[in-house]
Amino acid sequence: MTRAPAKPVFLTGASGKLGRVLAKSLSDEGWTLVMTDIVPFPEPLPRNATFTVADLNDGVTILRLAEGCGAIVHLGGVSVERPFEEVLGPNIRGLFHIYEAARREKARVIFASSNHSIGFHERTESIGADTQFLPDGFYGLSKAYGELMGRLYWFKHGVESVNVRIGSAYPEPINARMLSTWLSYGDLSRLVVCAVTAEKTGTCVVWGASDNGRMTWWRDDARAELGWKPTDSADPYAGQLSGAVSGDPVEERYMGGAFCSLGYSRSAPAPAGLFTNGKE
Ligand code: 15L
Repeated sequence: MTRAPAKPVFLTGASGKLGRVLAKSLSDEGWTLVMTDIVPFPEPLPRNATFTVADLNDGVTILRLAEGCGAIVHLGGVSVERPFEEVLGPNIRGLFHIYEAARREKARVIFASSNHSIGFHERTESIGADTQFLPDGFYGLSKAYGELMGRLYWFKHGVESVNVRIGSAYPEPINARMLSTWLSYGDLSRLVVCAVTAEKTGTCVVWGASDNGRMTWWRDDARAELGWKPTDSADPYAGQLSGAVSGDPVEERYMGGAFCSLGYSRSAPAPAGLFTNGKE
């Protein structure tokens, strides 16, 4: 157990899959949680936790709920690819409300960013956390915006943020891609504990993936500064999952997988690299 933060932690998206994992693990750490989601919490409330249904679009309520909190673990909003209009409210306007709350409370934001902010990087690459955003949809674009919001609020207002680019947080890996991208629930929980309790973070990025032997896509992030080292690994699943591929060339080419092929309408494959100078 770590020493509980002096102030309560505001957890958004608490009713979702990862929200419930963190509600339990952070409560087990003895932390006091102020939880919210747009849908009711589907389980008995963990110890030292309150829960209020709220819409991230409702800035007044978000500011009120965050009062007195020292950190905001922001998982709320749309978490898969959706039409732009559905992403806009929770992920764009809602993110502004989260950062305004953080500014007022002098709270640190732990933002559930996603690998889909860089999803159109090719799997043959090895990219550092400061590489260019290449979102693979409106959802990934909203995550890039969220990370940039963190930079804006750090430089302009001194608000700290830890942007966790989550790979695939599942109970266990279920396909070949996840041999690279899998993040165990245990590693996620320990990462959030480190992100909240680290003395200083500035605004930083961490790849949210376990210690996977095939995690060669992602390097150079802030994990050492936060004191986080993943301890789980997808490697034991390699034998059973290395053949679990989709057969879709777009999906298998890019890090974002199926999110890249969703709604894809190019007639010819994109050339490698970002700046093609009109040559295809
Ligand atoms: C995500 O960002 C999604 O929230 C999740 O549902 C997974 O699809 C994950 O990425 C992934 O890329 O595996």
